[in-house]
Amino acid sequence: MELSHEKMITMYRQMLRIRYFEDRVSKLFAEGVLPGFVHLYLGEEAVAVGVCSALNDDDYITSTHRGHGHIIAKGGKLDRAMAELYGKKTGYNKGKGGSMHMAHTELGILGANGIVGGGIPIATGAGLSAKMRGTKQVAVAFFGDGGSNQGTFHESINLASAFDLPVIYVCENNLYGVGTRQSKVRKVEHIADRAVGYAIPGVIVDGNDVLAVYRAANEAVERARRGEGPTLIECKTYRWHTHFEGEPDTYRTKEEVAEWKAKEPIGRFEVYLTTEKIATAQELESIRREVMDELEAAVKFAETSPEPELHEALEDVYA
Ligand SMILES: Cc1ncc(C[n+]2csc(CCOP(=O)(O)OP(=O)(O)O)c2C)c(N)n1
Repeated sequence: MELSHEKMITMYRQMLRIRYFEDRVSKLFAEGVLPGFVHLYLGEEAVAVGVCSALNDDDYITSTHRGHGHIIAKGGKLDRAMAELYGKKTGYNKGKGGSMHMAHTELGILGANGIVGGGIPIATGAGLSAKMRGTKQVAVAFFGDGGSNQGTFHESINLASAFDLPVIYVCENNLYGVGTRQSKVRKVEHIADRAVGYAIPGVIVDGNDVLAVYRAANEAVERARRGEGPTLIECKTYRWHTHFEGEPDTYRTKEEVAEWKAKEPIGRFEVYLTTEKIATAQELESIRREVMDELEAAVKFAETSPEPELHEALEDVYA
């Protein structure tokens, strides 16, 4: 794996963009500014960034109800994503998609999805399409540990394996589906072990280590582009906040949350970047400031953007 310094700095910036965006969204939601539900990606930044750093612009991703991080990591702009959360006309989907349905086909983002496991067959279809067109594009499906118990997971992987489709299945195992601990709804310890049943590689990765995620994703992408078919990658990680913003944290212990926060992905990467002399502490600080400025501009953009007109409500509706 050859990763340039520049690429690692970009990965760091991308993780910070997600972190600051989500922190602010949490505050805005608490203030009652944002409509609808929001499910935050805080703590899982290394997964989206590690995987998307191994992709080309024209590759595809599908996302989950916890999708802001995937969208930003795939090249989404903070201002347009924030405007979408505000329900404004300048958002990625003219304010009609909101947090759980953000899509932008020009960036290969085939949509966040409020249906658990709903993005998995869509990515599989995108992989089939790429194979039929002979483009060498790959498709990534992000989903949770809960999503891996859905029929869509098993049907999709079975077909992708049978047809050698260029799809990478990325499970973000954060231990819980809403408030249900994974061990209550699954006997097999590692989701990656399910790959055996479909004769594809199943890889377990520390989901809080952005470089480890990148390495695993890069290998899966290369395999997919060579026409050798799909890979299942299980990233062990943790969501810092409750399932959705505003939900009481009643199902996990403070100790467990603290233990995972100590494995914080961004701080860990900062230590690596400075000890390996890829960047100085001052350089990282200036990146932090730039991201803060970008975020402030994004919030201002969203606040001052127009609402969609009433007569536009039924435009872009296809079903
Ligand atoms: C088909 C379906 N069943 C149930 C729900 C309700 N629901 C929303 S999120 C969620 C849990 C998802 O857990 P997981 O897939 O592990 O993702 P995470 O929230 O942990 O990122 C459930 C059950 C839904 N949206 N869709």
